[in-house]
Parts: sequence; C-alpha cells; structure tokens
Amino acid sequence: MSATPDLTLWGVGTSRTIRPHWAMHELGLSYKVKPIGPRTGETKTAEYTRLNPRQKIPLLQDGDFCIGESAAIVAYLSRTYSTPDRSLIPETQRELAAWLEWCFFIVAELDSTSLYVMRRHRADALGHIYGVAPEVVAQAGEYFRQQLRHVEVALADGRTFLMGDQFTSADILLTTCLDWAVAYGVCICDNAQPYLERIQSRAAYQQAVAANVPVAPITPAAAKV
Ligand SMILES: N[C@@H](CCC(=O)N[C@@H](CS)C(=O)NCC(=O)O)C(=O)O
Repeated sequence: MSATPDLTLWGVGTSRTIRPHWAMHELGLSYKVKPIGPRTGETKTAEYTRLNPRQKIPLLQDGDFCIGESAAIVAYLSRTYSTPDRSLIPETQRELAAWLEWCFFIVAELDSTSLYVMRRHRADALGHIYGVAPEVVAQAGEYFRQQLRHVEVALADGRTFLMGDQFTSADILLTTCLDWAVAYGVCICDNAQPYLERIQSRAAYQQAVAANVPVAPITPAAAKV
C-alpha cells in the first residue's frame, strides 16, 4: 500500500453514503468525492456500472481496489487505515467479534429489516415503486423500537460508545440509523437520545454531514426520508 492512499468515494445524499464519508473524516484521510445521488440515473452509467455492477452507492475506490456496501467500506477503512492515534476498530479478538456482532445487528435488524422497509413503503419515499403500505411502515417502526432495546440495554451501564470507551465504526452505523429513525418520526429510546447528541457533536460527524450534501437537490422520493 502506498504511503498516501488514492481514495475516491462515490455517492452522497443518503444515510448509507454518509457512513464512509464519516469514517474517512474520523481517520483523517483525504479523498476525492464523486457526488452522485440515489435515483438520479447516475448509478446506471456505463462508467459507474463497470466499477460497481450492483449500481448502488456508496462505492470506494482505493487505488485499483473497489469496494461497495457501506458497512463493508467502513470496516475496510477501519481495518486498513486505523492508527494508534485514530482507530475505529477494537484490538482483541473477542472485542473484534463483539464489534462485528454490533455491525451485523445494526445493518440487518435496524437498517435492512426496519428502516429500509419503511423507506420502501412510505408514500413520501419509495412507495410509488414498491407500494404504499401504511401498516407495513407502522410494523417496521415498531420492530425498530423493539430491536433498539438491545442498544438501550447496552448503553444503560453508562458507557460512552457501543463498545465502551472507544468510538468505533459500529457507532457510525448506529448513529446513521438513529438519524434516519428520527427523520421518520420513530421514537428512539431514552438512552439512545443522549448517545445520539453526544455523537453528533463530533467534528468528524459534522464534516461528514457537510460532505454528504448533494450538488443538485435530490427529490424527496430519492432522498433518505
Ligand atoms: N446495503 C447497501 C445499500 C445501498 C443502496 O441501496 N443504495 C441506494 C441509495 S441509499 C442506491 O444506490 N440505489 C440505487 C440508485 O439510487 O440508483 C449499502 O449499505 O451500501
């Protein structure tokens, strides 16, 4: 690996695209941005499809290496570019396993099974494609609240971050889901609210929010909410 990485991040404007922006700001990495947005047709161009046949954002190019899936990109950045001073990943094997457990839990239960289901079936989001289904949206919101109890239990011991004293990329994944839930009017639990405010005060979070803004306005149906 070269001393100065050649990083390009494709994608802005959603709860998934902000994750790698944020990880790179936490790690102090310089990178180029290709500000393509969701549902704009920009993920379907020949150039982009060659890089990412799945035609989804975000996508990271690190030199000649490409990786998609926001959680995988964040894990890759965490493992490749953490330093003793700036680390997004725990050190011991067991802590690493617990970190992975949180990452999979957040992506599977909070993002895919709850929030993305809401997105697909809300009238103001992708309901025009997948069908407007208020009952499904309500159930998915309730499922989110149930699953969030596991986070609340973990935070109830007074820890600062999901893994304790160390901020890791699991916190990046969780915060983006909490932001998304708040935007959808899902009540987040008592311990999650102060946690969210604590994390949102991080400089790297605010830099990522600024970096994740689309160049042209994204229509409500395409945006994260
Ligand atoms: N599981 C993927 C989901 C990526 C995804 O669905 N991205 C959407 C935007 S949030 C997308 O690119 N949709 C295709 C498009 O907008 O053209 C991840 O976390 O990266």
